[in-house]
Amino acid sequence: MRWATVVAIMLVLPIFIGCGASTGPTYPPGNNNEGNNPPPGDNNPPEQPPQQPAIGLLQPSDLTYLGAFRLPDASGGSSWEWSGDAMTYRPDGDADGPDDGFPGSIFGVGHDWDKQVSEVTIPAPVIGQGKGVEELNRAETLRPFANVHSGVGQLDRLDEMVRVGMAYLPAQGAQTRAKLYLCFGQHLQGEEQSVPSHMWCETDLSGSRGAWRIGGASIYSANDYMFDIPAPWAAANTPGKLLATGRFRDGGWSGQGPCLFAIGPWSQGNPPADGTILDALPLLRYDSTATDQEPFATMDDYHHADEWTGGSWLTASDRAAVVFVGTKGTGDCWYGLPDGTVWPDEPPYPQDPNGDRGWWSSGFVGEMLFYDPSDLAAVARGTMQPNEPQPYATLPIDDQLFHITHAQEKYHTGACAFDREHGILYLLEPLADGERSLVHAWRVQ
Ligand SMILES: [Ca+2]
Repeated sequence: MRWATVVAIMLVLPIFIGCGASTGPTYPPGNNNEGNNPPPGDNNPPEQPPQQPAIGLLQPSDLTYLGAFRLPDASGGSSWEWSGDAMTYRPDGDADGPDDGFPGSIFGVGHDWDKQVSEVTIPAPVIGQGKGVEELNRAETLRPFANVHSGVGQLDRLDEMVRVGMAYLPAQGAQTRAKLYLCFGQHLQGEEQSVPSHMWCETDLSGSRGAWRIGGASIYSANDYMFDIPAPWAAANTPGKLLATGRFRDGGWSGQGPCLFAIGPWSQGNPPADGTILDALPLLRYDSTATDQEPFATMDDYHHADEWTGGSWLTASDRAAVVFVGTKGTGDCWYGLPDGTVWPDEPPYPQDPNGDRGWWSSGFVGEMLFYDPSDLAAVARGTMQPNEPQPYATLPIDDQLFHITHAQEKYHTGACAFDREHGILYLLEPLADGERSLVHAWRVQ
């Protein structure tokens, strides 16, 4: 094992934006006198550059905290205890629910040992006095926990710290019904666990199909979060690929910052055959400590102890942002034990009675990272490298979370999901209601 001082090395590659040569007549600067009219016989006005629709950036101040709600009791084959790894929003879910401003339903992944999927209602979030959960509403189970991945491809080989991502999309291509897309990985994926990672199932949690591999992606960079790409952006930049999938794996194995690829599994079969390699377009991929050479291009202020657990492509009227949620390491970063013990390269090794060996930072902050969709568009078009985009803003969220107990707490967050029509971002906070997760909500406008 080695200890790395984390130094963010920025490769600043200038991007030259061409100034289109004017094909119209040239006027002397600052002179609009009639005496400088174009020569007789030229009645064409100067050509205007095409107007690009102005897409602004959502700022952290555009998010307003709405409160939280609790999750229901155990159901089917699992529970919401030790949960939070994946969630997605279903616009037409809970059609008989009350008209309370929070329509639709949420699919989430339950206990980490089972990784089963359940669908729940969305009660109105509440901001209580203090951080007591008793004042909060509780969701109800619409569909009990079910194992949707067992028997799909070789996904049963995954059993150590399994990671899951999940996204809902309406019917695409030749599909006749909406689908749930899922991806699976695990903390250490040796040859035996380097299995095709992606699948889909019906919204009633039947009809699982898969599994498929993400083309050109490390197994560590594609299988922990998934979310939908807004259709107009996808049409312009990633035609046929409406699904974003990625992962951040600590230690920089996935790339030193969050990873993101655009995919469209329905374009390669209905369903694609088991083992299909899905065509994937990188949108964000920093240099990996596992596969790239130094000097590394990393996310600004990167720590090997960071954890990015979820993402959503936020939109509100004419503004947008690609947001990742997670836990950012602050101060110093080292490989070893939380008390600052650096793991030596050779014996004698220190005692580790609690199994804490791993990447640590002096402190951890729950936050959202904001990326500019036009940067990801430039990556998709090849005018920017996948390791170049940087967050333009961050939103600290620990003040809203319920379960921050000490400075070195990891995993402040779980997965997130976005109700695009009503502009509501949902976030799972693990272990915030006893051993269950809580769901937090922000208005995006
Ligand atoms: Ca996940």
